[in-house]
Amino acid sequence: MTNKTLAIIKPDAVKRNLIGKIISIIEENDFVVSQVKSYHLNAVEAEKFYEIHKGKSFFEALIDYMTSDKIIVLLLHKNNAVSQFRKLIGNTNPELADSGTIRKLYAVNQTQNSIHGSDSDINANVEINFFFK
Ligand code: IDP
Ligand code: MG
Repeated sequence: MTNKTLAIIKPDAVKRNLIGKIISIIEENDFVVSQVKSYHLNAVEAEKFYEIHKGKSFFEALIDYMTSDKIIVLLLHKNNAVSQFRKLIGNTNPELADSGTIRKLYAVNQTQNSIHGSDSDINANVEINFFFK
């Protein structure tokens, strides 16, 4: 088990001035932020990042959305970071997310769901290398 994960504050949250509120929740839940950057994904990069979803019905909408504005990328540390952070962000669909989760608080819908978190230690390493070299 590694103790790091990658988080992305997605365009809908950046557009609505929620960067500070979301980082506050992350820090209040004892994640340590070691790197942070603002980044504007292009389509080629977004398609690579989400290549596992290529061919799904929502893929094009997802790429359009993720390239629509800047994102904030965060490298986070905590014991059992991947699963602890997935718990904090909540279900992909905000209607199904537990109360108090970031998606329940802020997501607009199932695509524009405000925050990304790596789903496994292997993917956390891939995603961290994608953004932080
Ligand atoms: P996750 O972000 O909770 O890990 P994934 O299944 O990996 O969810 O999907 C990646 C992203 O694609 C989601 O966060 C969301 O932005 C979008 N997405 C996933 N499933 C759907 C869907 O059924 N409809 C619309 N957008 C979706
Ligand atoms: Mg995922």
